Amino acid sequence: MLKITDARVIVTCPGRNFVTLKIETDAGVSGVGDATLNGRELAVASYLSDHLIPCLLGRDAHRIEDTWQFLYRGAYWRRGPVTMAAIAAVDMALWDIKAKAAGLPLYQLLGGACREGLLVYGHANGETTEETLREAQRYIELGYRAVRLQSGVPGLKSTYGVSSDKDFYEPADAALPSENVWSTEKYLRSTPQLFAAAREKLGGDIHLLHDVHHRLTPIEAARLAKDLEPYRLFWLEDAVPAEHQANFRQIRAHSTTPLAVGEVFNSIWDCKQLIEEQLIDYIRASVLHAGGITHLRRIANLADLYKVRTGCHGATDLSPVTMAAALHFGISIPNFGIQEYMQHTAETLAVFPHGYHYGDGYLHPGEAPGLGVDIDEALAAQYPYRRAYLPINRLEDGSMHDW
Ligand code: EZ4
Ligand code: CO
Repeated sequence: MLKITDARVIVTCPGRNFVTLKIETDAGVSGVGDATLNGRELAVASYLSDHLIPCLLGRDAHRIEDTWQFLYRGAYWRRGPVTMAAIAAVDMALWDIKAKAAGLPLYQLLGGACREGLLVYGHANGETTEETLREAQRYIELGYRAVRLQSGVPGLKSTYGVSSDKDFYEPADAALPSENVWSTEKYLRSTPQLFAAAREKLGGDIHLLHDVHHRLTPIEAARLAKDLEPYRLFWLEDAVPAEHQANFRQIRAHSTTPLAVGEVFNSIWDCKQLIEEQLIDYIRASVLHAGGITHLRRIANLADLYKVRTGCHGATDLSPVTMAAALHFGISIPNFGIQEYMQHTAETLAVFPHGYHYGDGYLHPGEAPGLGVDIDEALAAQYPYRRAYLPINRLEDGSMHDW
C-alpha cells in the first residue's frame, strides 16, 4: 500500500496556460499529471480540486486500474473533455508514482521498448508556399524525417496553423476569441499546389503531413484527399468534424491518401467505428485528452487489431508531462506510428524539467525513473494564469464555420 496523502493542482502560464496535478504519497514518492484543456483550463482545475482530489486522499496509489474505474465507471456523468482530462491527470500521476517506486522508467512497466526511438514530425508553416518550404527545409536540416506543411491561403487574411513566430506556435492567442475568415473554395484550390511544389523542391523521401482542422464536408474532403494522392502524404489530418464517424466512409471510398483523426477525442467510443471499419490509418487520441495511459492503451490495442497506428497529438498546449507520457507509451506499443512534436518555449521547459530528448528525427523518453518529468512549483508560481482562447472561424459571408 502506497497511500495518497496529498494532491494539488498547479496552474501556471509560462507563455501559455498549463494545469498540472501533483500527487504525494506516504512513502515520499510523488507523481505528476497534465490536465491542460486549451481555453478551458480552469474547468478542469475545478473538476480536480472540487470533485476528484477529495476522493483520492487515503487511496492506494498502486491501484491504478481500480482508481480509473472508480473515477469513470463510478461517476454518473461520463466522458467529455473536462472529465477525461481530469481522469488522465490522475492516471499519469499514478503511473509516474508506480514507476518511480519500482525505480524504472515508465516504459519498462508498460512492456519495455519495441523500438529505438519515436519518429516525430515538426511543423513547417508560412504565409506563402516559398516561406513554408523554406521552413520545411530548416526541419530537414535538423534531421527531421517528417514535416507537417500548413500555408496561408491566397485571398484570405489569416489562416489557422500559420503563425508569426515560427518556433513557438501558440494558437490560443487572445483574451477573447479572435476571428479567422475561411473559404473552402480558395483552400481546396491552393493546397494541392502547395504539395506539388513541396515534392518538387523537397523530393520524395521526406514524409509530408497536412492538417485540415475539421473544416471540410465529406465530399470536399474526398476531393482534397484525391487531389493530394500524387504527392503521397504520410497523412491527411482531421479532414471533417468527426462527430459523425460514418462520414469517413465517403473520403475512404474516393482516395488512398492515409487519414488521421482524433486529437479532440476523449474515449474509445469516439473512434470505435472509425477503427473497426478501417476508415482511418492513424488515431491521434492523446494520453491527456483520452483518459490517460490506462484508457489510451485500450484504444491502441483495439487499433492494433485493425492495422491502425497511433499518431498522438503533441501540440504546445499539451505540457511536457503529456509529452513524456506519450513517449513512454509510444515506445512500448507495437502499433506506434508517429509522434507530433512542437517546441515548447524555454520558459515552459524550465518550469517542467524533463529527461526526454530529440536526436536525428526521433524522440527518446530517457532513462529516469517514472515519467522523467517534474514541475518546478516555485518557478511555476511566477507565471500566473492568463485567460486565452483559440480563434473561431467564419466564412466570407460572416456565418460561423466548423473547427
Ligand atoms: O489546433 O492543439 O495538430 N495539431 C493541432 C493543434 C490544435 C491545438 C488546439 O488546442 O491541430 O494546433
Ligand atoms: Co491537428
